[in-house]
Amino acid sequence: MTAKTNLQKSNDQPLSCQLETSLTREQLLELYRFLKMTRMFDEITVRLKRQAKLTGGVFTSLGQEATAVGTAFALEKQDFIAPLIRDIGAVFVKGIIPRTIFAQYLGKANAPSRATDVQFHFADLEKGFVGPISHLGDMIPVMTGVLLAARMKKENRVAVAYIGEGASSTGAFHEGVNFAAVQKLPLITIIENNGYAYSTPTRNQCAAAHFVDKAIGYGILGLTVDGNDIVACYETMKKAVEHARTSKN
Ligand SMILES: Cc1ncc(C[n+]2csc(CCOP(=O)(O)OP(=O)(O)O)c2C)c(N)n1
Repeated sequence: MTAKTNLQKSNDQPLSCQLETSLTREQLLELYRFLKMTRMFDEITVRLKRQAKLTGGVFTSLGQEATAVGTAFALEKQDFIAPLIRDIGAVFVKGIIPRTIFAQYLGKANAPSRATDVQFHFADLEKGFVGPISHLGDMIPVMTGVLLAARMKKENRVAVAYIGEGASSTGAFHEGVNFAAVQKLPLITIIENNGYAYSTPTRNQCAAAHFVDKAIGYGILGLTVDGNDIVACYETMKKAVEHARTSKN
């Protein structure tokens, strides 16, 4: 990445908005396209659900698009993601098109899981997309397996597991992150704190002041970012990816 872009500050931008970025104007437009696509996708699925045309539950990422899109944009083609229900934007960045997900939701025979499962419960390993399973926290151990396999094959891959803050209270989360840390695997775990685990407020399920503090307990790097600031998400993720690829802890 060579070009430096300075976003122009206007009066209506929040003070926390990251203005310095290595993203080019073309890349910023691409980010906007993915944000818009994600928002439109969510709005359409909600509409289809209300018309009783969708099978299964609908979980939107309304308001969390920037986290998924900005972080996934910092990855390379060979890197893997395991998104959760709020991260459809990351799936689009990895190259899965909305039509494929709609086929899943509508239970079409030509959908990747051939109408046996819905949402984005499928994988496309060519595109680095490992589909989620329903059990919270469990994609972290799965991604450690993906990375162990990559290490054996001498492939230079980073893997990302997205989870909500509620999922970071599960046993699978602790075991998975600890195992990845001990094995020194290039795993990035993104905890998205939206204040509620479904309807349970954060204070009722975690006593830590900040979720990023959990990283210290495993001896790994912890970074924190405003998930609504897409440029900050991208720049912070760049640092995390660089660290995961090159560091030994
Ligand atoms: C092991 C496990 N326990 C419970 C559930 C049911 N469940 C699905 S989503 C959810 C809340 C998730 O909260 P959080 O991780 O904060 O994500 P968000 O609310 O932002 O979607 C629960 C309890 C589950 N899927 N897996």
